[in-house]
Amino acid sequence: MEEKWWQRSTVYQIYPRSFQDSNGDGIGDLPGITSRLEYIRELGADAVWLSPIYKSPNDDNGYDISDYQDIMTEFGTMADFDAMLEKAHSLGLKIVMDLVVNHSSDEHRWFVESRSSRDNPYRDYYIWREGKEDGGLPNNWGSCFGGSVWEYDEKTGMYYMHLFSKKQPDLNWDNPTVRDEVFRMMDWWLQKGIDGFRMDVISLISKPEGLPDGEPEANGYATFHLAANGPHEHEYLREMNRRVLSKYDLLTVGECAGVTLEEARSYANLDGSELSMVFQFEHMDADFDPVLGRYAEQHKDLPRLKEVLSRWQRDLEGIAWNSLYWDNHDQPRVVSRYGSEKEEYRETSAKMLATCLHMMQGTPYVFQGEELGMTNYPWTSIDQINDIESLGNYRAYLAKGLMTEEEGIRMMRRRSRDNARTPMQWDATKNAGFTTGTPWLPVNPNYVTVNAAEQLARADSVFHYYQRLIALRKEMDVIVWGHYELLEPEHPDLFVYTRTLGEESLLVICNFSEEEQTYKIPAEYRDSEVLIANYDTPAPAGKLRPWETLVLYRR
Ligand code: ISL
Ligand code: CA
Repeated sequence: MEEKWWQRSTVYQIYPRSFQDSNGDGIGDLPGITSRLEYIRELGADAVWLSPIYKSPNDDNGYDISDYQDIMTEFGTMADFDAMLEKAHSLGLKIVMDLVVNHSSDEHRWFVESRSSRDNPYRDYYIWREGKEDGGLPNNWGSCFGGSVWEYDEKTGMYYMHLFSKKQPDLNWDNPTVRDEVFRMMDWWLQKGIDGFRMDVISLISKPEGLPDGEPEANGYATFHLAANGPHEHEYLREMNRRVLSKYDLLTVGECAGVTLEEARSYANLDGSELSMVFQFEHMDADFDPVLGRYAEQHKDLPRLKEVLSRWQRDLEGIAWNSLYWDNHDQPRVVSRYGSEKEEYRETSAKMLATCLHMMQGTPYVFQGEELGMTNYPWTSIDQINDIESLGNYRAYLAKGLMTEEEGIRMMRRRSRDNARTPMQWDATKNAGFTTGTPWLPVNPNYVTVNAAEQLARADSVFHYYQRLIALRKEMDVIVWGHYELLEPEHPDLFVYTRTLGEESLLVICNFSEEEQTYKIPAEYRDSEVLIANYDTPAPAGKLRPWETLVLYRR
């Protein structure tokens, strides 16, 4: 099969609000991004995924769009966008836009029309239902952000569905006019010259027939994931592909909440009939409490994590394409999650985690600041939190007596999406060089030592380590195409795997712990070249040091 450009690429994700402010209002913006594109080029990434920059009332920081063909006021103008795109292309960087079309903002003119009367031509653009006979809600699904997915609208006496906030009404994809509108809008952006789409919760667009009730969870509601992989999902994506995507050479990645491996083989099939790849969530759930889920003490369970990642490596090989990620704007920082925040180990563990992911098959995604080993924020009060998901669930859990305030804050430190959204740490000057004003979210106090300027100036920094990993993928076919095999599946602290392509092979060894581990390198790799490692002296025979990683290459 002919190689696609995105199969050897690394994507850098920007959360525009937190990347670089250019005018001192404390909010990142498009001119700010433009001014930092060289930095991304320096890292070696091939493409940038921009979280939403469209017109939005910012109930969910741009994931609630009120005009798909305009720019968010705080971020700048369409002229700023065009300048950014041109600069990116001149540097050889592709631009992948976030596409949020499972829902719009309630301030989008479609919804304003839709809610105005039962027989408005836009009524059927959204999902309206009557309450149950007994006066109950249309069904028992719970929103991702806490509470029901149904909001009663006085004006017409019916409920509309919102899988996310009530300011994010779900679009009705079963209506062909909605699909026409969305496809036309996508084409408009593609005509501008953008290089792909990251499709927000695209797995949720086809709702199941009859919207049946589900099994309630601890919070009293059935999961909104009941809407995942619905009956017309693949039909709609194939239609989108046929009518829009197939006309261009794009990177498309579907964020697929609730996706199974079986489904992914269809979404991300190498035949190109739907999308290039998907973001799956199984490995993100691997540290969740088996009963209480994500808002409970985290359980590091390395055998489980290895099982999930290895299954995706194995079962998509030759059939579909993986995306590889630890961090994004919805996840706590991976160093705080699976590595160490301790100063003596932070960088070592960040490099280990990077190696573990970047030596796998798929397209790696680096979220802003991950390449510096940025960590979670030490939140001390709920008043510091901005994220609608954190606030919604915090309130819902407290109201139900499922946790105390103190536990709630502890949970924020571990899990809040705002951990990823604190401003990018550029240098050691005030506000980490992010803004001259007051940042919209606090800057992590560790910016004085953890920042890009310091790391760019130091050869053994996390930044330069990522740079080497990204360059290796460019040079080595075995990283792109090698067959994956997991070794030591049951080991509680070591993640070891091989990649093999013809005569070439890699042995990837990762110590996911602060303890020294005993490990005997298999005989056939004893004299192999060290491709990359996070310690600059060889490990003592038969041992691995805290958070140590090394990749051995043999041919
Ligand atoms: O997985 C989550 C948190 O751990 C969810 O909150 C996750 O955000 C959700 O599955 C889908 O995320 C996407 O759609 C949301 C938006 O808030 C997220 O930022 C986005 O990535 C609604 O548009
Ligand atoms: Ca600004």
